[in-house]
Amino acid sequence: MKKILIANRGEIALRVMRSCRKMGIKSVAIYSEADANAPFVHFADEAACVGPPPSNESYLLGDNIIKICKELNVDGIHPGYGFLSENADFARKVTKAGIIFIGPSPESMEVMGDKLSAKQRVKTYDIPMVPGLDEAIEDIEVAKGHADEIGYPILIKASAGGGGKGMRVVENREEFEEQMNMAINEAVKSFGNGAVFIERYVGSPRHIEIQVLADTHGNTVSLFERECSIQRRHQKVIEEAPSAILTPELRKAMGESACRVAEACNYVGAGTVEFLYENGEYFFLEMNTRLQVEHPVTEIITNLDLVEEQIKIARGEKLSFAQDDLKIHGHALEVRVYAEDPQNNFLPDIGTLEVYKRPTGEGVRVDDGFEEGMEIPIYYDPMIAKLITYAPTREEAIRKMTKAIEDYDIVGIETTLDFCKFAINHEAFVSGDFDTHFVKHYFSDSSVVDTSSEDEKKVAGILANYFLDKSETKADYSPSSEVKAWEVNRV
Ligand code: MV4
Repeated sequence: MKKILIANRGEIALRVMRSCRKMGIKSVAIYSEADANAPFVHFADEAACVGPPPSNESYLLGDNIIKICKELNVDGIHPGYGFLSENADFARKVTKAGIIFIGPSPESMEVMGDKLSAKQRVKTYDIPMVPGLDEAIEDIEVAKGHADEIGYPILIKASAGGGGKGMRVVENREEFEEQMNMAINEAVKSFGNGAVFIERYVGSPRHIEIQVLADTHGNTVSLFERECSIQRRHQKVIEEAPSAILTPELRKAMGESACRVAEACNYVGAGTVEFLYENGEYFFLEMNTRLQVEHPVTEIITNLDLVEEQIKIARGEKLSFAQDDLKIHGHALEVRVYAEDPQNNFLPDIGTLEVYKRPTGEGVRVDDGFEEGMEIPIYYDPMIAKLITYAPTREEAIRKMTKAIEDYDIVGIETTLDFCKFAINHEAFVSGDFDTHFVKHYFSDSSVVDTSSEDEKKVAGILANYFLDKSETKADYSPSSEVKAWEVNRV
């Protein structure tokens, strides 16, 4: 491969291009009219405008992107995350056009893109699964019978689900039908697919995911875990590697399970297997068939460049290391810095980055796609940057993150930096004793305020209001169409 087109924008486009340059490969940017002046366009060796600002008129137009590839003699496409990265039809068309899709096969994407087909595929591979069904509900009385066997509370999930949509907790038999109908309606509305199924509700889980790499020669390795439990309304806030809770034994078992999941779907490339963890047990949730936003924390603890590995795999090379060659080096944390206003219900905050100064120094990495003076476009996900810190120990990485957040100088728009600083220094996070309810648990309760610092009081108060207005469990919360447009690209 001599020339790769990056079918994406912003920080991930820039990050992929850096690896291309390091490997002596030319990079091609595609950009919408809103991104004509973005750093990733300037960094690319060549660039082509793909359309007007809205994603569905630009970054989502697969046929136009393939046409640009042909015009510019592109050999490979890197899809980044979001947009077309998990679109099997696009991957198929790319391959048919004689271009290398840097990612798994369309068949792997399809089988893992649907929760029920994923469960059916992996069930014979000795992977721990949440007790539940791997078939869609057809008959409500039959489903209620299964729910009685599983035991309440149960969770109804949409097979096509994502971002918590089409997911309902059912506390008892009496509310089964109502919750099921709500889940189906939400699934039809969001995904055009009303297939729902039931599982035991795991009440206080941690979200732990395993990064895997698989080459085309039958080698699959685990690059260990990322802890992603700290999230707000299904949007990750803090990610770290390794997880503070895993023992070496569990890490090994989860890594082996993740590799079997990858093998079950003939996976090739970089992928992530998501698990729920509770009380020393873990359960397969789903597999993401793309490079994830939070991949940098894995890169830091493994000393690998995951984009470079993806490209080498796509070139047909063998992995240059075996599982036993891989070790965890130190500790890495990532916080996502969003252009969102915590004082205004975390709604995206539009404006110009009048001042934009990144923190620097040993153990600090910033992956971003903006420069001082730029506007944050309203058409896409409002993530400004991923702020990553690393150190030999978790405690030092937390200290570095606190300092890095303080050193970040952003003027002109509101950001989530203060919120991240509060979360990362919260006693529950520092001690490692938390679950996926961290934000809801510690930030909706205004009693926290009394024992907190001034900064903490401010954020806790803001968050208390936030959760009064749009709690995670509020079924019919419907953001403005503007917000919805952004959320489409959230990954
Ligand atoms: C669960 C669960 C509890 N029990 N499944 C949320 C998104 C989706 N892909 C799976 N999710 C969950 N599945 C069972 N059987 C709780 C969640 C969940 C969650 C998972 C990971 C990270 C954050 C979460 C927030 C709420 C619910």
